[in-house]
Amino acid sequence: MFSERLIQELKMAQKVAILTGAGISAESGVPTFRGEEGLWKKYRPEELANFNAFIQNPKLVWEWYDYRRKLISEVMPNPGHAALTEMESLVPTFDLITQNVDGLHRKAGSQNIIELHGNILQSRCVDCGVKSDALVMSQDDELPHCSCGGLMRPDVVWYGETLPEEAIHAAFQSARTCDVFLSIGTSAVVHPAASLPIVAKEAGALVVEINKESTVISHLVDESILGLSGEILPELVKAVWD
Ligand code: BV8
Ligand code: ZN
Repeated sequence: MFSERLIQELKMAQKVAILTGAGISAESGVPTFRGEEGLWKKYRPEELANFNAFIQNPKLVWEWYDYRRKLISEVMPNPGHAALTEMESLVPTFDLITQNVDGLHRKAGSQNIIELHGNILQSRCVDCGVKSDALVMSQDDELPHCSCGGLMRPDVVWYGETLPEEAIHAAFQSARTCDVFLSIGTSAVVHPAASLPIVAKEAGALVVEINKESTVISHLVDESILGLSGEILPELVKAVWD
């Protein structure tokens, strides 16, 4: 299933960078964004995952995030997450860059995680920015507020919002300096995250995509492995390091 080049390059790699998207959590039961069962199907991004929508209808947006947070609290990492945790212990420098906000890489024991789009289990104040653990709507549907009186919002990056400066800087630094870049479970349509595999390729890394279906970058990467990350990643770790 794996090319000799990928096996050798991973064996010798001093630095591996990983980009994950919603696909890696799909086998845990977390719906992806753009798949047939995708979360966006019920709602359109412009309706919910942007600041104006939140200000216009905070209750709807909070209900959607509470629904997703509840769903995420009931799921466990899958063998794909676990394989990345194991890979991290086998590679000198291992940067796990994720677009996911579900916290499953942390739950799986990964250490060095760069969360590009925030963390759905955290909230932050619209006014003073203070962060707090996830809040749910109080029983009487009162919207969660900060002690300063500001409205709390999910601590995620919405469309049109800039990504956390430190995270995006670290992610591009990693893409530019890694020996091997794996793009896993992402449709590679959301920028700036989607440009990371291209930056890695231009910098001379071996870039390999592991995805259930081909994507807009499949023709740009060195190798595109089609299949489920929960099956492929444990096999890859075995093929390289056993
Ligand atoms: C910014 C957090 C500007 C919230 C998310 C036109 C062209 C280019 C760019 C733009 C444009 N118009 C607007 C933009 C910018 C926009 C963007 O890229 N839009 C896209 C849609 C065109 N980007 C932004 O707005 C970003 N900010 O650019 O700021 C700016 C600049 C300067 C100053 C001020 C402002 C912010 C983007 C972040 C948005 N937030 N999420 C939340 O989650 O509620 S994005 C959302 O999409 C998630 O984070 C998700 O991770 C991300 C990407 O989706 P994927 O993870 O790839 O998931 P998807 O379902 O799409 O794909 C899953 C894949 O897995 C599929 O391919 C499937 O086949 C595969 N799969 C499924 N199962 C498996 C599997 N693979 C393997 N195994 C399996 N089992
Ligand atoms: Zn506040």
